[in-house]
Amino acid sequence: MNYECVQGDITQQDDIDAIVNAANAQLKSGGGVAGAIHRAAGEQLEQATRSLAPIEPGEAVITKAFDLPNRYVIHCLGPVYGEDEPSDELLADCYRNALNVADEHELASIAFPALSTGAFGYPFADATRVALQTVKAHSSKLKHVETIRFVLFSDSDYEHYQKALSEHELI
Ligand code: AR6
Repeated sequence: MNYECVQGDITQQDDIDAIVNAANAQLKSGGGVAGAIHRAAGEQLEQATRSLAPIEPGEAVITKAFDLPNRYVIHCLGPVYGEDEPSDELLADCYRNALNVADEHELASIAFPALSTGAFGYPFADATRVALQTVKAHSSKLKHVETIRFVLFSDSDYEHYQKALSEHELI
């Protein structure tokens, strides 16, 4: 598995097959990642998600990416920290389920934002540990996915991830 980490915007990963949305249960536009993805994908995305909603914490569903430069969007509902329990298991489910959906669609590359670490309040260091432990443990089960990219919005989040990837021996 090839692990990558970049500082940037999840809607601008034009060499990636599927980007992951930090969705809400109704799969509608919103703030943060979901707002950026819906704005960039266009109105057709909300139409495409209508019949798939609502989703549960930990679940992942896939749609086309419409005006985004990717083939697909995989929508994950992360846990609201302190409300959806056990939060670490639900967050791990998001990463596992998103990877499985990508693999079932025979995709070679997927990009994740830091799920649940914005509006849903998950402490960043804890969420990073869950994300990296989960993808590391799960990667050997995947047949098609070759590249997993983590896209971090701020410089400090990016630096934290770089360090954590090397501590987990992923880069
Ligand atoms: N590209 C990459 N990362 C981003 C971007 C972007 N364009 N924008 C924000 N981030 P959040 P959540 C980072 O709040 O915590 C929405 O309103 C951000 O700095 O998008 O899972 C939905 O409608 C943070 O580290 O997702 C839901 O109701 C991370 O992405 C709810 O928020 C996740 O922040 C989901 O909350």
